Amino acid sequence: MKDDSEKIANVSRRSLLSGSAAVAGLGAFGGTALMASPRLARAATGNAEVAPGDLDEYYGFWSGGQSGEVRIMGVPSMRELMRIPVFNRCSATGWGQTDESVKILTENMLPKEKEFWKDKGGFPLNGDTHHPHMSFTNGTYDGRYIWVNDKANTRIARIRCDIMKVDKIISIPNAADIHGMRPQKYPKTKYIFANGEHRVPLPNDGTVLDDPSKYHAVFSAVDGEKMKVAWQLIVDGNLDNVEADYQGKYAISSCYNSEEGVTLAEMTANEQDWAVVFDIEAIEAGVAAGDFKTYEGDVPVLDGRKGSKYTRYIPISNSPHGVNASPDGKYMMINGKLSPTVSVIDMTKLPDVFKDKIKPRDAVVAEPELGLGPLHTAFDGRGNAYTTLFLDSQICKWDIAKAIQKYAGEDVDPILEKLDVHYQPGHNHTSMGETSDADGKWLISLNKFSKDRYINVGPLKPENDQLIDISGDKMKVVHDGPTFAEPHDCIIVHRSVVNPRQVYDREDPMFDAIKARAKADGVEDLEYAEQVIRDGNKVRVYMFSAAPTFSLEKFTVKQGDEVTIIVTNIDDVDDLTHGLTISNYGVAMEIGPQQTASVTFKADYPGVHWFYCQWFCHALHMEMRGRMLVEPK
Ligand code: K7E
Ligand code: CUA
Repeated sequence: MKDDSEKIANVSRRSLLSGSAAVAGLGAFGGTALMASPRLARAATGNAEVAPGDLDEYYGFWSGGQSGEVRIMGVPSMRELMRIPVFNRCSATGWGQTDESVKILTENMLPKEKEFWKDKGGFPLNGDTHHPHMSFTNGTYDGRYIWVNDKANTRIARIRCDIMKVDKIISIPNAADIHGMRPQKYPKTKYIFANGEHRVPLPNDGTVLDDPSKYHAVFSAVDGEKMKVAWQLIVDGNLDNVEADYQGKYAISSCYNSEEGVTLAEMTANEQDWAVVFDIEAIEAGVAAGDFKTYEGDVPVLDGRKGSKYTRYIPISNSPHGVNASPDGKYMMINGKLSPTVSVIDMTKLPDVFKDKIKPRDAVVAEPELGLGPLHTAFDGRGNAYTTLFLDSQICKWDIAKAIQKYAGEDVDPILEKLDVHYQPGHNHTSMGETSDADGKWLISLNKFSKDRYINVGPLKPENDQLIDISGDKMKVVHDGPTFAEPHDCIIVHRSVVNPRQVYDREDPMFDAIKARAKADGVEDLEYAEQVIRDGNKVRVYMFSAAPTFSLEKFTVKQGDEVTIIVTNIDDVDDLTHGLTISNYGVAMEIGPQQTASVTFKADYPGVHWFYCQWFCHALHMEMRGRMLVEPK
């Protein structure tokens, strides 16, 4: 880590010099000096600028909201490095079309979903990702996986960080619309906690319709390794955001609809909503003792409503939203949203709350009034908290210890600073800030409105993600980064934690199914394959690619055949991705170095169809093509 910071310090000194020189040069052209000024401003703040060719110190993992994807950003440069298709159909990589991705997208669907989607393409092509979170070991990131929710279709996906691709997607039974989602932090991520936000009947099969008193919200714990729902709880109210503690004992969810209403007026009627605390050990004991019912999918569903031994309900003012654990593990912040406050829960008091020695509300040890619309809170590891104020368009920096003193009656002001952001921030996130290694260098404010920050691109504007330097006493906005719909949340992970491969491993289990298929077809080695196997009206075309050729110049199939093309990219140089596009067949896929990828389609168009490589790979990339000859019936 030290080497990195030194390097970055050196880099920034260099950029500062070249930045000034550039501005001086441009000065000669009069008005253009104005254009150069943002660059100078950026350089002057210190180490925010990452010069061309220099590398970022952090990976940022951004959710893509209703685009359904996850994005990899460089921090602090704010350069978008990669997009990981998750729940969306991706034209560039073939995600949602290749045999491998379709298997991942469909293998863990619920029976009722399979039935619903069977004449609609087999699975949904949209998603709404809000909360990407990495696997933890002992309170900090371990670089293995990232999980992300799909609010739109009640799913959770897992991304393998060694190849930055999704390897599992599961549908969550019984619950409706997964919103809040967090992995356990300690000792090692076992469960992924997932909030079913909306209340629905259980089972939701049409027997109960317009009778909201019979609806339920369902909390799920997913085994993150097996990607299976371990258990669920019915709760009162609804479930918005969730956070795990640093002890491996509790999860806490916010509820903005204790009224259990279905209209806006109903949902916001009460002065008090709550945060619900889940006692993980007690729930596991309840599962072992058989204290549950089952509905869909044979998942144990326990009763966690008021009065249950598995939960406690802590009253919190008016519609709380974000839930954030402080990196020292001591506190849980419940962000007020419609209340101008953040309620600070002392985690050491929870055992007494469960033993009914103190009232749930007595676990609240501070409730600073910060401003209008507090949504989410981030931490610097130095005892300060940074809360987004949606309505005020500000980040409020406050001192946690002082907030506790003030609540105890002392005459202190916990608010240290308010910084304008542009505009209407939702989530914010600090570097390593949701781990015990919070390092207090960078804060991202994910702003929902960009308004006038960029040249006009039409009625649909980008979001505006602002990078804030929090290393000093004062916060400094150092960068605006426009983003497409709609990163709700992100994490900022030191690059020493993340170590992706340069090329695929031929022994990767993701190729097992295709290897078995090939073997059954008598194709011994995918890396030298150039066979066409006919199996009734199914045809399997095996080939390999090596820049700038495919091993087959042509192959012939019959109109109406079900054709599977299996391509192995035998190039083992980093960044040498090939692709396979079949013209007028809507087929396109990525084949990374040392990867095998396959795609299946019906050969309904007779005639000559060129296939070509669509990833620019070689000086003779245009020549990297061949013919599929489709004989008419
Ligand atoms: Cu605040 Cu979905 Cu995390 Cu958006 S949620 S902001
Ligand atoms: Cu291979 Cu372009």
